[in-house]
Amino acid sequence: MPAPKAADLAVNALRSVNLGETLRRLTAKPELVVDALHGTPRLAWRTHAVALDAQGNPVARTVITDASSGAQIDAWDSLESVTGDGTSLYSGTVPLETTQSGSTYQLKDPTRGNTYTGDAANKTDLCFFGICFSRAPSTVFTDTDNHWGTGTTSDRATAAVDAQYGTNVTWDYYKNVHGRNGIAGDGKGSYNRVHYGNNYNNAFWDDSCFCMTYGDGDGTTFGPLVALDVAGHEMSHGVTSKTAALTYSGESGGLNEATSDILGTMVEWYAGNASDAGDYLIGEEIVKPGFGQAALRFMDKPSKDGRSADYWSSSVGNLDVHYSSGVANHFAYLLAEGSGPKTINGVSYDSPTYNGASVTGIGRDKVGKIWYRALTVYMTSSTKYSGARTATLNAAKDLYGAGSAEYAAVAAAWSAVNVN
Ligand SMILES: [Ca+2]
Ligand SMILES: [Ca+2]
Ligand SMILES: [Zn+2]
Repeated sequence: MPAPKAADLAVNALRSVNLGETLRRLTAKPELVVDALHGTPRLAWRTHAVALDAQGNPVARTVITDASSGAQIDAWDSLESVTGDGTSLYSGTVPLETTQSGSTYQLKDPTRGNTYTGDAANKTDLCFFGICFSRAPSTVFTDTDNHWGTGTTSDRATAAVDAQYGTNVTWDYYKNVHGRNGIAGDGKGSYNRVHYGNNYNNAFWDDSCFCMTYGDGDGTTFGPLVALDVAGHEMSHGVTSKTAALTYSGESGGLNEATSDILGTMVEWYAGNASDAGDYLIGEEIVKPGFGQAALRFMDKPSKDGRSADYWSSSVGNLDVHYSSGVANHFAYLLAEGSGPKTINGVSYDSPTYNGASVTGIGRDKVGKIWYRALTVYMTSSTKYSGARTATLNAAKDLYGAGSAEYAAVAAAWSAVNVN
């Protein structure tokens, strides 16, 4: 039996175990082997057939066929996810989908585009002006019993649990709430690197590797930067880069940062995790007493950080993008929860308005939908605050109608931060 025939048989086998699924990018590669595992040793084709299902997730089947008769000797799913669990630093014990490889498990999730988490081994990238001469490693974490981490930093896998969990929740939020399949929308996963550098006080998304990197923090200012809202924030930069591609300076840069704060916060709420309850603070899990504030940023009143803008002004685009974002963060908070004092999930807020008007919220789920649609349909690389007002009004019109309470609330919330 020739190789192409073996390939056909394996493709048919893959189709028959994925009945009803539309498979794309089907490939099958036969290799001639001596099969000694099924009776008398004989020449056989071992064919690995792989494809992507309708969700963009890889499916695979390995088929052994007798090289002379073409009879199937054996077949198995060769890419199977197994459910393990991890004890994280910030989010308690969480389920993890992993990949079994022989007698070990890899921290790699076949159900979410094979996103994996690797160890950067405290190394750093060597890059100048966007060109990298060397990169820190991303050696995939492995484990023998599929129970990962201990909840403390003494186990290097603990931060990896948080990072992988952050990917899971972010992936699920975009998929289940917005119908977006993966960060790039192509069903492909990415990877995380944890333990980057030494005492590294940052986490970053990098478009060139389409990957996430987390430092361990110096322990005084920040702990490991692997919290859920940081993960959601950073991966949302990947979503922005594939959609509106907001230029990272001036007002568009502030909108880029705000998009990550707003959608990262939606990710945190979506998780419904009791160990890291939903709030409108950014980075509340990672700050240490040395930072001097309860969070990196405060959406109800951004100026609580001493640097961010609560309201639009003609000079707001001159601020660092992490502070000009305040205007849109404030808008999103007001639109979700409304103005004035309130306590939500045990956190106290008191959101002011520029015009002194009292604003009524429409709930965070609608804010997430309006912002995502504005980002992916209406905003462009040069969108400024006035354009963001128009983009979100258009999104609210599409979703709820021009005469809807939601449309009116979007207009009122922008006016409350002086964007008219
Ligand atoms: Ca929280
Ligand atoms: Ca938060
Ligand atoms: Zn950012």
